[in-house]
Amino acid sequence: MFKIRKNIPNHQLFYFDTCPFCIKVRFALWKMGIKVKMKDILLRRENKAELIAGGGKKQVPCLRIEKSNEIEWLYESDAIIKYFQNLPTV
Ligand SMILES: N[C@@H](CCC(=O)N[C@@H](CS)C(=O)NCC(=O)O)C(=O)O
Repeated sequence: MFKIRKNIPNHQLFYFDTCPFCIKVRFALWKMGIKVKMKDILLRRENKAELIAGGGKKQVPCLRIEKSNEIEWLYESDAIIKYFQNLPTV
């Protein structure tokens, strides 16, 4: 089914295709009609390096949230889904 999805800027989801926790998050985002920038850590080694350097570990999914003057790295699929469910703009 085709669905128009709202782009949420300043958010990036680090993931890889076959990771079941990433699939869970991506499906939840699809159901909520949300689109964020996706960064595959297996396809591009610079994405994996960015995740480890910024977030501190290579676990996915991880959501990079860019706020006015700080960057937050949110791990754990359930926490990421909950974050989007509570986002006022959604
Ligand atoms: N409890 C975590 C589990 C995430 C997880 O185990 N991800 C795997 C990929 S499917 C991973 O990144 N493993 C590598 C690592 O933890 O360093 C969640 O729900 O997000």
